[in-house]
Amino acid sequence: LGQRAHVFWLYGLSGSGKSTLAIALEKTLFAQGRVVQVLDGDNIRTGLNSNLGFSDEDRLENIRRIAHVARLYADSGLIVITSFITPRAELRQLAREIVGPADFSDVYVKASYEACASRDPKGLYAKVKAGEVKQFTGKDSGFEEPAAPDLLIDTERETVEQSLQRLLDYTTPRISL
Ligand code: GGZ
Repeated sequence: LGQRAHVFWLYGLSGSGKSTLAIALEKTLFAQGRVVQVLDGDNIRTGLNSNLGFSDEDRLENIRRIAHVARLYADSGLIVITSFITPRAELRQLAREIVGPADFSDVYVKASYEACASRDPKGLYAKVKAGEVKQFTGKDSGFEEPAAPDLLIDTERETVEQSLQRLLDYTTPRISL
């Protein structure tokens, strides 16, 4: 395929900008002739993982299955970009082990709960405030800040264009033959 397979594991709070960046990165890499697969809630939680909710054990099973799917795509030579909250260090470590550390990078897409709540692109934070969502990450379900992510993208301080450029600078050497 003229590329090296790799899994870029984007994670962070709901509304942090993961999916926006995953899709922007996919488009750019695709325009370079690369073969890319994005995995996000839209194509995983609706189908393969539609039987899973947001308890700690369901999140673990969610991440476990996604990591195996990512591994399969990587085995076919694809560049994989995932976009899931992955709220705990143990889940990030599990994904890394399943994919294999040589082909895996974790990318923390950082934005505070307050920033995500004020963006609220899907109206979810308003529902949380109204008490309509249980086990919500950052509210009554935890999010562990990573100690040393492979890459940190701060979407409160950077524009989408700046973040995308930093992602490209990071990904390009890892996917080039
Ligand atoms: C967190 C929730 C919840 C709860 C629904 N907590 O921004 P979104 O809406 O479109 O994406 C979020 C998505 C989170 O699923 P993940 O598979 O990424 O989570 S994890 O990695 O922890 O397994 C959010 C929506 O689902 N959503 N309820 N209670 N996010």
